[in-house]
Amino acid sequence: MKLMGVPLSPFVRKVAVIMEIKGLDYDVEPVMPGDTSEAFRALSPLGKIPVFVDGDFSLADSSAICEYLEEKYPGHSTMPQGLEERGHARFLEEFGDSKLVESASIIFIEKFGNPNLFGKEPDLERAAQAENELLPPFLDYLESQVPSEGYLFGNFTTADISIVTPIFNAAYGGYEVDASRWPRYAAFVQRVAEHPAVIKVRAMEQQMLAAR
Ligand SMILES: N[C@@H](CCC(=O)N[C@@H](CS)C(=O)NCC(=O)O)C(=O)O
Repeated sequence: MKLMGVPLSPFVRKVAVIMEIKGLDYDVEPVMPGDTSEAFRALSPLGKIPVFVDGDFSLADSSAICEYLEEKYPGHSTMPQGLEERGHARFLEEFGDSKLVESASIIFIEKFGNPNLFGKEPDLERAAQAENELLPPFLDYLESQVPSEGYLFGNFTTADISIVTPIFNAAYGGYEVDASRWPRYAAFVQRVAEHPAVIKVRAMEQQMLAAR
């Protein structure tokens, strides 16, 4: 099994965490977002990472990959069992993958990516707007969703990592969830960060970053 991408991407990190929880044996092939090679584009029609390859089969989308992994390897389940909970977990996954990523990525790109990876000037005003205006309504919602202890649905699920992985990116830009404003969510982010699979993937991410 192969995971193409870099775990610095919130979506690649999400899939890697699920693969770790399921105890799967996989290699990471570093591919940067926007790779234009014909071989990559054949596997990723939208040109996005992650791409997952399992023998002759491949998939390019983190949610599709996590769903495939859950169905193929249900042993260490990463979805809740009840119908309504599964529906809600999918919604929270989408919440993390869409608006939360969009806002958190601005902080990551402007304060970390542009100065450190892309050789560009950071737009600090844009980062401040993301932090002060774009993110707060999404964090208000998450504050109402996360439990005061444990994970969203008991066992760790794809939804748990999905609603936190964008914050790990914002943290590269020095962002921290304000625990006085969002105490439950700030504690939840910390809890997810302490999960052994998350620790392992983030260590791999650091190694790949140091080696670039
Ligand atoms: N819906 C996709 C989104 C993946 C995504 O947007 N990946 C970014 C990197 S974080 C990317 O490859 N962007 C390159 C591009 O859009 O050209 C998923 O869940 O996998």
